[in-house]
Amino acid sequence: MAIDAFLGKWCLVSSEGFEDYMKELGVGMAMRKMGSMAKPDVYIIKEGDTITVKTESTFKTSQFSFKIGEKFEENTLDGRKTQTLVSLKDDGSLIQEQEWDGKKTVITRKLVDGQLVVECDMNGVKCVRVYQKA
Ligand code: A9M
Repeated sequence: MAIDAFLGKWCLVSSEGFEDYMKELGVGMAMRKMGSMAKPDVYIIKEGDTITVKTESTFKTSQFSFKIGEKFEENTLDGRKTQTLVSLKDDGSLIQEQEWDGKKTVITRKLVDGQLVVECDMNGVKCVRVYQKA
């Protein structure tokens, strides 16, 4: 199963455009500051067909669990409650679509040269965050 390559512990090594992306999401200034400063570790775990993504930082730790292709309610780090669907594309990328209050953002995770590349898009405001395997 292609998801296996995503499993493990990942550490943030670079981030571009995250402040603007958080602004577009509607995240307030204090939380944006924490978000910009945080160097989170991300754990991606599989148990049966349930995937858990745990994001750990000195500011805040949270996690969500899902099954590929099954909509679920996600409580995001910045306090949104979203209807979320995660799908696995043929090219191996993992697409997370969050919908709330008539709004939508898409978070794409892919593996490039052994690194986890996370691309977030909200209304065309994009950010790219790269994680290295711990
Ligand atoms: C990512 O790297 C990008 C996921 C995008 C999540 C956007 C949510 C806004 C965060 C608001 C900051 C909350 C303050 C707490 C600080 C925790 C820092 C963690 C930042 C992600 C890979 C991880 O799957 N996702």
